[in-house]
Amino acid sequence: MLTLYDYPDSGNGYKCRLLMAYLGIAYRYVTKDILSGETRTPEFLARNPNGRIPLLELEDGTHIAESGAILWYLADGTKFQPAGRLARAQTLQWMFFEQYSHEPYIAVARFWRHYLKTLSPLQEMDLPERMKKGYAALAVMEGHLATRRYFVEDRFGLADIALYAYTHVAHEGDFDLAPYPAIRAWMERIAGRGGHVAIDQYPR
Ligand SMILES: N[C@@H](CCC(=O)N[C@@H](CS)C(=O)NCC(=O)O)C(=O)O
Repeated sequence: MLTLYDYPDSGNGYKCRLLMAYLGIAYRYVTKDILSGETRTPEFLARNPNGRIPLLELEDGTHIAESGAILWYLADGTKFQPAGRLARAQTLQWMFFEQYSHEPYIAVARFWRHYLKTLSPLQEMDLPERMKKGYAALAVMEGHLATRRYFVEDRFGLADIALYAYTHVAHEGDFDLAPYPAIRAWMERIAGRGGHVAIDQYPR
């Protein structure tokens, strides 16, 4: 059986949980409390030297880190594997966009505002820029979704899962999604899909 090391509120972990739910994959769920440093212990670092969840442990003890790599691994050979060269490239395009232009701003602002609450002076200084760049990522998504139902080839897929995870909780970082009707409609479409699970639904 697969094991997912994760933290329940993590959007990066949620991406993996969401795909496993859609694929009907049973797995063991191991919570690591990122707030108390449980991903930085020697025992966890032996599994992932980068000290972060999500981390997937395969049946033979091999580990895969990075949410995008975990999604790609799980999707292989399933209906979630993008068919064709262009669809694969466009899926990766949006997954890399999520990691470089979206997650560092939207997820980090959410973490600071919703979980830390008291920010360091450096974080206070950095927050307006994070918000600005988070809104820039939302604008890119809104433009793309204005004429499409899903990110790649108008079919629900890995790019949607990767981007949904932190977008649907962006309000917890005080992002106002009211001016983004296409994003809101896309999120509703995803939440309404059969087999969908919420961020707080995981094997216990
Ligand atoms: N690029 C990574 C980011 C992973 C990440 O930032 N994980 C956070 C939680 S969402 C973490 O483990 N933080 C604990 C720490 O850094 O000690 C991914 O997509 O999986």
